[in-house]
Amino acid sequence: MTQAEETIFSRIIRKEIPADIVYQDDLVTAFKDISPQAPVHILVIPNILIPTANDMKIEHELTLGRMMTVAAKIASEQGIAEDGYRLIMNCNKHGGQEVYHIHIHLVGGRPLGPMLS
Ligand code: DGP
Repeated sequence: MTQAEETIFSRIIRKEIPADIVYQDDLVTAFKDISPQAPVHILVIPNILIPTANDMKIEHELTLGRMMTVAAKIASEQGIAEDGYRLIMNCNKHGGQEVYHIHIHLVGGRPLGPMLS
């Protein structure tokens, strides 16, 4: 069995490299995307390394649920809840995943158009 390799996101969680962290608790961390695709673009990630959506297990359900509720809380705090926003998780090559530490993209602040491209 191969050990999953840490990504830059683990270093952001540990605050070893700078990031604009908007929320952190015992299970999840949220920070602004370095390359925002909309006025609000925040990544919500688990503090433990789960490389892809394929690696999500029953024992992760508390953490995965926290990711969703934190995303909704941040959307509200950012003032985009009423107009709406999109929560996205990319998986592997066809999904366009670049960083192999799962993350929810919270994207909003403008009309987002059709979902798939
Ligand atoms: P994805 O393609 O779903 O794996 O998205 C990865 C996102 O992570 C992408 O939108 C850019 C963002 N990102 C990559 N490296 C960094 C970083 O070092 N800091 C921050 N804040 N965001 C990063």
